[in-house]
Amino acid sequence: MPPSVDYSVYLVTDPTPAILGPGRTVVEVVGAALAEPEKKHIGIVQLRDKDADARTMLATLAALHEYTAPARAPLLVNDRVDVAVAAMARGHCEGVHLGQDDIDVATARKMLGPDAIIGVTASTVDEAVTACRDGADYLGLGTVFATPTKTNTKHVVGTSGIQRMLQALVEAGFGHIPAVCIGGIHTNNARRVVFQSGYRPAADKGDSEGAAPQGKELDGVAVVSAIMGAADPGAAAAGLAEKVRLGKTQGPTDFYRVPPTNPAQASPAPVQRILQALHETTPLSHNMTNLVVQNIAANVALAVGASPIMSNNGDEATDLARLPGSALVINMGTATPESLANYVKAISAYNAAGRPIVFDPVGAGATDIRRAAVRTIMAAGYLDVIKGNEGEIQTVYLSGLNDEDRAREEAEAGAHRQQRGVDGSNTLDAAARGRLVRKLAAREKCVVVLTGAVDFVSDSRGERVAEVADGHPMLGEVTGTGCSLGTVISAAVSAAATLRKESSGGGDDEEIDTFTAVLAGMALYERAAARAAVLPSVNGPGTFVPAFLDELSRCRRAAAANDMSWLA
Ligand code: 3NM
Ligand code: MG
Repeated sequence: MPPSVDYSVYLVTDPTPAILGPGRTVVEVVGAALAEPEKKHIGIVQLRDKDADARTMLATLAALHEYTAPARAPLLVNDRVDVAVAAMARGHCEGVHLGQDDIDVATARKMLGPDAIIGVTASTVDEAVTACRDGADYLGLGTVFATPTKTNTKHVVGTSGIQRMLQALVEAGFGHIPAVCIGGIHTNNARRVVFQSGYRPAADKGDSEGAAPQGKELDGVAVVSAIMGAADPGAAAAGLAEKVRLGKTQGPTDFYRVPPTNPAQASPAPVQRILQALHETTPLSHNMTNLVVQNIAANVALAVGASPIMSNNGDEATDLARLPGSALVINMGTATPESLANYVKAISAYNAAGRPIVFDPVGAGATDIRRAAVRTIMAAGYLDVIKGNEGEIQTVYLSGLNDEDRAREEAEAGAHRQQRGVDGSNTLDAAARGRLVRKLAAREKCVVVLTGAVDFVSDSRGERVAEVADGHPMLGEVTGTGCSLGTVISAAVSAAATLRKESSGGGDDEEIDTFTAVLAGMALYERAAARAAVLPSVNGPGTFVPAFLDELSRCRRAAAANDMSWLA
């Protein structure tokens, strides 16, 4: 039996000077990364050198083993079973890591014996399951993100691709085989990647005896440049270990809360508390949005008690994300390459600061450019809330699937479409809309809002789905009203985050989760619209807008004063 291994941080070496930095050698950097072996931030090391000859590799393994052995971190060699045999004979190596083009696992096992650790890289569900069947001891799943360290990667799979492989492993009975992900992982994304990649089936998928369904978390992350290229490799390893631990146990950011499994439903008290906090704390709603929407979104933000900043400059996001109470809205209305680069920068900044992000995938399915933009944005970080209409939410959902799964899901959705309207447009029936928000929320582990005459909102486990049937058709006659709902949601989510932070330790913040905050923002927005639309002064969309702003402000002040009449 191979030894048991802590896969939380898996260091893969690379001799490229551009990664190592001037004057540094692989052995020196690994030595620095493993300094203070009793702290054990790195659980396993792989010598990866595509160009070295066997004799050089044996020498390097001998030198590396001086550091890995005291740290009790197994030392593996990439690709080369022949080198592994020789190095194991000398006691300088504990196994091999195989790619899909290398010697197969069964043969390698015969050559290396039962105690060798044999890992395999998998990019697809089939490769992952086959490797386990063949007796792999662990899997390296990837490529998560395109990375300059390895440019010939076969598939960039994102966190949804990793999650699909973990699910397939559970379903094939290999849930116990450790798995790490690889490709573009650094301290700034490790926490949310580990969190987002985990396969966590909804509670109602358990068996009839009520046993909890089996899920599967990543065991850790495999990195090259995050440690080999770090100025202080030991500190980088420690930082990664901490981020992986938080991703497994706490969620993507400090403000994230796992929603309760069995929530006390439909109590207006938490909604009221969130709106009060919104009123009192004036959260900053940073909108990266299109030109048409900027004015109304800013006015809506002011009316609900938030402070709007309209800035499409991604470089400014680092400072804005650090301001107390900040939240980001990304409205993909202007899908230029420049704006996309700005979104990516802003997402990193808000994730790093642990501040909430609302993503509005405007027109997501309309063009190839927008579909690609959705994939880029989804890969760029953790998004706390995704809000869109049916077509947009469906595009976001399908964008995370491989071709085969996408074709199957599209066919299934087709069966649930109902004919509606004189224009012959098709929409999903209510049950299918509920399923769609659940599936996307459970996969991305964020709150999903599907807007329509009835809005469907799923919590971030895909367990609770709320239907909101308020608002008024007049909202559809004014430009920017869908987008400004995202602004209000961002302010409410930010207010909830502040509330939780203030009351943490107080223990009474159970209900103040992102899901409830989203519902609070939607309740305020839709109630105000419904109230405004029926006022005698309102004769159409032109007179509706000022009345709507008035009602938003009035309802928010009433909620803040604990006056429930606005809900009527
Ligand atoms: N294998 P970095 S990606 C060695 O996808 C390797 O199988 C990959 O480097 C795969 O941590 C990769 O610097 C390089 O992004 C990872
Ligand atoms: Mg290989």
